[in-house]
Amino acid sequence: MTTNLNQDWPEPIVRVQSLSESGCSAVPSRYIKPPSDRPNVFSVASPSMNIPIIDIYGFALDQDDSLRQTILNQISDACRNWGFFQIINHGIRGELLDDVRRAWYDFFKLSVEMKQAYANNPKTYEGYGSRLGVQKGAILDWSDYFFLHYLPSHLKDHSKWPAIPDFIREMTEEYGEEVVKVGGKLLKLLSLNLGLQEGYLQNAFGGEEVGACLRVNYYPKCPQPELTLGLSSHSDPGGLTFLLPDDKVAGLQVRKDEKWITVKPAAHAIIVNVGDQVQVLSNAIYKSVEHRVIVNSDKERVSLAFFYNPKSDIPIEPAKALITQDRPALYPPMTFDEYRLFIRTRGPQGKSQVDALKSPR
Ligand SMILES: O=C(O)CCC(=O)C(=O)O
Repeated sequence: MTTNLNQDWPEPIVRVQSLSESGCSAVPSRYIKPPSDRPNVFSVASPSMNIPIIDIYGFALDQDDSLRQTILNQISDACRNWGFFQIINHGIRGELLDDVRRAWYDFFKLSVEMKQAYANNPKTYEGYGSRLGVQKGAILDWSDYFFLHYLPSHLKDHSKWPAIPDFIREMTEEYGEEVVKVGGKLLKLLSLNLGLQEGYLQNAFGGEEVGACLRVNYYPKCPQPELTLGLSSHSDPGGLTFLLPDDKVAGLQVRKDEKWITVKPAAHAIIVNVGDQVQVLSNAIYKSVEHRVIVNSDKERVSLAFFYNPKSDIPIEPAKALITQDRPALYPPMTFDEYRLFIRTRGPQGKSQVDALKSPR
């Protein structure tokens, strides 16, 4: 694959919000998915289905071993069988969740001209964007986004974050700090569940030097939601993702047994999903799971996807303790920097990258 992310976008950028607000009654052909990728009722699971909801409050109560074990078991089951779950009582104040989501919603409601000052390019993706991937002629998703670096600290640059609305930087900073704490806790739980030392995954992620970034997604109203997707099916390339979903509008769908489950978020829940790097480190005991976003014609939607990632330049490979004669290492070592070039170049493509990485056997 030839990759040149130093170039600019291959075509002039069109803001999906502008298309939506222009009142067009048909989705332009650039956004029309092939029939097999369109959301259709036959591929959607029963509306009563949901991803597991896990109350993790008790894990902080050191004295209650049986409660800790119950939580570990629930997380283990969710990681093995779903790759996706919601956590509640995670320690992040509900008010902060509501405020930071509202601030980002207000940012997207600014005029396109004001947001244009933050227009991004494929080199770092940082800023206001409207496409993932640089392939000319690609079919695009019905969404705009804002992408920013949170960790390592030397990549964090508040001057590249929106200055309006008031306090958006402070709120995003505080939210990031809280999610990073939750990320550290969950890596411990996952390590223990895999039978590894409590600090194994955190160390494998680079210890104190983990990476973290935020993509805030904005899905405008869409005149023909049945023809397109807000975000195409993909697994997340990084470690763990913490998603703050829209509290009023559903849209996230998770693949389970060839069907798509529409996630029903619990109040103030954070949705967690296993990324490709955890699949590699766990030697595929845990698997990243495909997900996508559907849009609708009468409501816009906002979500904050916080990616908790390994340090970008250290090799990530299956934990030695999880390699056996029956289950040899399924993946060769690769740094996250090398790995994420794929999605940055080709855009969301299901699970094709992590599947292609499997060592020949
Ligand atoms: O908007 C959502 O609910 C999901 C977003 C997502 O999957 C992503 O940003 O990678």
